[in-house]
Amino acid sequence: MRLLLATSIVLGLVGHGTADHVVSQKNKTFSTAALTVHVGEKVVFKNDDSVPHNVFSSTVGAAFNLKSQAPGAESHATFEKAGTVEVRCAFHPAMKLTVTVAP
Ligand SMILES: [Cu+2]
Repeated sequence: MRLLLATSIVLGLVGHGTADHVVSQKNKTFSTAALTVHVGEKVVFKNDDSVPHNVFSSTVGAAFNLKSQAPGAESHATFEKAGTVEVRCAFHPAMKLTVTVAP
């Protein structure tokens, strides 16, 4: 419930009317370690940190690379295939986010 509330607040603040989910990066950590989305949903990745991040996934069939994002920058990935996607940061190996893509 707290996570849902936080997500709603973030959505409202950054005004992503079309974003299905928002994950921020702060203190070299994803704002959540696990996220469930549905096939076709978009996840906005927002860098709320003071250092660049490079969000990517090497999961077969769901790989993407958002490239280096400066502080304040945001980009998004769309999850098109059901399954589990491991999202990482190329600059900070400790950063992990598991996205469960439900049908
Ligand atoms: Cu990072």
